[in-house]
Amino acid sequence: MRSNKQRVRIALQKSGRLTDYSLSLLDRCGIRFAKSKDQLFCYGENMPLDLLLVRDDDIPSYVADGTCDLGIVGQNVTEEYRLANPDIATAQAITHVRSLGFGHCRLVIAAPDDDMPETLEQLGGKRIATSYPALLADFLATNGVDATPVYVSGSVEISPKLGKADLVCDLVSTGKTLAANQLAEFRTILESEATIIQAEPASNGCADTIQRVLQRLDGVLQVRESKYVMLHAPRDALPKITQMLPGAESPTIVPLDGCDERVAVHAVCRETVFWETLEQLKSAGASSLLVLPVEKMLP
Ligand code: PRT
Ligand code: ZN
Repeated sequence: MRSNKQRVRIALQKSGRLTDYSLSLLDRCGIRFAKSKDQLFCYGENMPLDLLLVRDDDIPSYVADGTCDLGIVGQNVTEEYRLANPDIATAQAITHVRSLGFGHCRLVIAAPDDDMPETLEQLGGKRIATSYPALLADFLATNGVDATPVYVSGSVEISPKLGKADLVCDLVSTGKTLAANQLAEFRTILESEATIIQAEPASNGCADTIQRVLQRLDGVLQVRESKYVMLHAPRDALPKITQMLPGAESPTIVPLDGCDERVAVHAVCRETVFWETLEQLKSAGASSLLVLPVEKMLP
């Protein structure tokens, strides 16, 4: 446990697939950091919030034991930690507080192209190489399959060729690695993306800063798809036109100088605005259509 509880500490992956996305997300939240000499610790310059840069596998335990207050990590890593540490009471208290929309992948069981099982029962007696033994064991137990997880820390996909296992259970995003090793997906056991995790309850004196960070994050995550739409519309077509604006809540209606029949409509659309939507709006009588990016939003 730390003594300096006024500053919030976030654990991030030091160097890997999630690092750039995580740093850029915090940057878009307006949080500036100064790196320490060892590059493991970054001091928050404009908020009482610091970063600890570590291996992704260590992030759930740092959050669970209070070394860090928040962590950005793949669900695959958090779920593996939870299942592998059922006796650690604090591990139960890690909660996913926000899904972050990057780091998408799935944990799949894959088999050699020329030896693809047809049913789960056919996995009985097989050895399955994986870096996620707890998630795999949980899946096998839930489905009553008597196969053996074989732990390997990396290059899981070559295990069948090396004779170390019959199948693999590994993360997949594009599927290219499996294909290059003459493997194909058999079953998905977990869909994953990067999330923010937090230990419950929040540590003393940190709740306000955590709340501020999460509120800024919500703003950043919301504006990703959001657009500010402006258009002119005939007054009598307003009900139809406002209905056509994707994901818009209560548009602002502004009178147009010297023109009683037409009004200006301003709305924040929280879903993608496609060209087709603009064409449909135009057919419904809209003109002077403008779609602008939204940079920041505070709900
Ligand atoms: O050093 P450290 O322990 O921090 O990093 P790491 O090597 O354990 O993790 P890293 O950086 O590879 O991945 C971090 C996180 O990114 C993972 O925990 C996942 O949540 C997420 N992620 C998203 C992925 C992938 N996509 C992914 N494709 N993690 C790994 N892969 C690997 C997979 O293991 C396989 O080897 O990429 C290969 C498959 O990719 P495709 O595109 O060929 O299917
Ligand atoms: Zn790792």
